[in-house]
Amino acid sequence: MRLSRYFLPVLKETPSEAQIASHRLMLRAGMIKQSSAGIYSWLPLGYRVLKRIERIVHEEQERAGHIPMLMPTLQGADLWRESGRYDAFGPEMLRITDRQDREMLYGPTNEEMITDIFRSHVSSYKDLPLTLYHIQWKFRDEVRPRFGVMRGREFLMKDGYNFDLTKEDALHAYNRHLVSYLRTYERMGLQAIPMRADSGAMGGDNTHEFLVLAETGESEVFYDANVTDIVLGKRDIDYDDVEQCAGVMEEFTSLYARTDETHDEAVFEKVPEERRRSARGIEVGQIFYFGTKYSDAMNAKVQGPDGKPTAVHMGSHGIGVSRLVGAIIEASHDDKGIIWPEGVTPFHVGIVNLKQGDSATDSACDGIYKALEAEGLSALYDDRKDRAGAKFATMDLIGLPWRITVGPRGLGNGVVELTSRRTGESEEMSAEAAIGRAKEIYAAHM
Ligand code: 5CA
Repeated sequence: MRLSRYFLPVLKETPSEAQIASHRLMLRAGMIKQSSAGIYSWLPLGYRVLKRIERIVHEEQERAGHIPMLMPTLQGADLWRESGRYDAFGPEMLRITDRQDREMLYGPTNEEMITDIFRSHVSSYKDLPLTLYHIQWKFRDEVRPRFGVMRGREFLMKDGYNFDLTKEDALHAYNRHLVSYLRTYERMGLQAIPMRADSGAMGGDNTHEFLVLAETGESEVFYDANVTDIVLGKRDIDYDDVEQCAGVMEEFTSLYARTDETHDEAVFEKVPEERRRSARGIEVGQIFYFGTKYSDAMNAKVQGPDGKPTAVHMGSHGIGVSRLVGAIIEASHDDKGIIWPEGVTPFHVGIVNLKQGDSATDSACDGIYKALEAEGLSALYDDRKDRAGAKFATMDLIGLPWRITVGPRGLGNGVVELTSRRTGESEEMSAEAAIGRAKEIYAAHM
């Protein structure tokens, strides 16, 4: 993309309504625009990041054997009456009446709808296990929408639902989700720690939240410092291997890590004092096992191996897709702007032409741009007639992890500059070498 033809409405001033860094930077970098409280338009740069995050979520869900689909945002009230949640959800639910006076709602989550789909089509245990998921906009009329996309009213969520014959099978689904979520967050350059939590409106008593530690996080958390040393890394996972998934679950959840809702001072005191931490965190996902809560209420039964109808065991599993954009920025920025992890960057490489209009630098930049695209790498080429300082400031603000700078002096010596946004370090090399290096770096993140 050539910046001269793009839509990147960066702001010079720091918007006064934004209280935390991610919100400020998303506004300044022209990623979002508020349309009403807690409701945002995703401008082109923000939209690209959102799509990158969605793609990682899809890839990791499909790797775990979960099946993508799409359910509507608007739902009928009747299904929610069946589960008893139409009243229980309270004022957070946006209720709408259509022209026929039918009661509708903008879905805050989809347990009822997916259970209805399941019961309409599945009648035998032979069709289990089954996990379906979608990535769809949700609406919750939060009392205090704030921090930009972090606590929105309309927000994008991945929500998945497992259907199993037994509690044991459903717990495997729970563990499988835990492992796939760990991998998902790690690919985004995030450490998200699973913590024992409260199940709230979803029900059940088996639930973990995934928290990214950050001072601006809304959740208060307590943990054993050693949990931050555990990473999934590149180990091979077989998602059908019940013991392996249970092992990872055990490894990640046996040390003390809880949100304030489940925090227990007496248990916490058993952690050696020097390892006890209390901090704040951003909740980027949550998994639940709630047994037959919805299948009982909504009569979702299958014929079991013994021929008798059995209510299916279920769980639901959510990732805050739009919230993640803010969470990643909270975890990765400096005073100049955003620093995107390679896995989610809106463009792989930024190209800065120091002397736009000079035939040598123009043609070198064009060549680099084309070569990057030919390698499957996206480039944002700042081809505007602007001062070098202004171009660098924009690149630093929008946070592309790698920048290639082309100037007449370097070209005279056959070199361009490759700069890391994270370290600020620059290295001179030929254009071919810079393209090769970018290719190598991103190969590890594809
Ligand atoms: N049905 C279950 C699992 S699919 C569910 O709705 N879980 S949830 O309520 O925990 O939401 C899942 C994730 O969505 C949360 O972990 C959080 O990351 C994100 N989320 C929840 N509320 C908001 C909000 N108001 N703004 C942005 N993200 C949100």
